[in-house]
Amino acid sequence: MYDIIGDIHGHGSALAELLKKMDYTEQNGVFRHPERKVVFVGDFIDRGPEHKKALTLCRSMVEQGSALAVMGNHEFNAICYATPDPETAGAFLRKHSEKNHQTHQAFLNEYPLGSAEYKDIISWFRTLPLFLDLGAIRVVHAVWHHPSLKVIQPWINADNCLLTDAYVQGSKRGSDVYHAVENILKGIECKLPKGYSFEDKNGQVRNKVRLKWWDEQATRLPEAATNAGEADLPEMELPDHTYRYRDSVPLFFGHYWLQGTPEILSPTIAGVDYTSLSEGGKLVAYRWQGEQTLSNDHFVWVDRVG
Ligand SMILES: [Mn+2]
Repeated sequence: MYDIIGDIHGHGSALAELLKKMDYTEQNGVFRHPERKVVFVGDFIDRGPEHKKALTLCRSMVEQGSALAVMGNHEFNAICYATPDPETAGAFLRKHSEKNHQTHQAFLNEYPLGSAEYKDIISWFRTLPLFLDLGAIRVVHAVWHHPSLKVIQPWINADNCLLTDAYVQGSKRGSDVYHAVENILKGIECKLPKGYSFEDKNGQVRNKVRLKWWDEQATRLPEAATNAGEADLPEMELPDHTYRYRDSVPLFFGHYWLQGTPEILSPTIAGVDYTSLSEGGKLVAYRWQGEQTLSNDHFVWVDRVG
């Protein structure tokens, strides 16, 4: 059975606290449970104060068989930040711009760029699969997007890890691989009509909104948007082809900064990434007991301070 844990973002102490709350105990430096395994939904890094603690803990669990994990968009970005662009001398797949550096700063403080430990952890990120199909449940960072999973097939290995070339292609804006990685790791979006834009929480002007693809009741843009805050969005219907997950296999994902008390999003869909409007939020887990119909009673959480 699995305990699916949401985005950690460098909050090592909160993670240890959550594991203890679920009766995992540390044995020879590795957290274990006699009957259960953790599944991490990705986004181990950026923002938080304890990257080394968080990553050492997660990696040891994965390597010793007490946890599984998928890749988040922050790990994908970190790999691209670390990887020279084979087509442009001196450049990297992800630009070393002021903005990108800032987003990555908390991680780089603990894993200095180019150091041995930096290279080592980046090489571990490359071993994270893009998605996990465990038969009775599925886990992905943002969206189990069937069309994108099909596109990405030739770009992953037998363990669902992206091949080296996929990072090159996936960094080329507009390529099929780029869009597939965006959909799977960052979520699906809807383009606003001409003339509409809004500022996101980081002050960036955007002309696309992220969609609550899990909410079949939200068929018009203002209620279907997840990242537009109080922005004045046009009262338009979502396109008919807007992606929905309708498989019977329960799906778990992170990424979306859900609000309030953790609850399932549908009988077969649960998000485990929660925050409050104040910084920090909660570190959430869903304790799956083998059920095909998910239950609100299976969430546990701790405060993610700092
Ligand atoms: Mn994310």
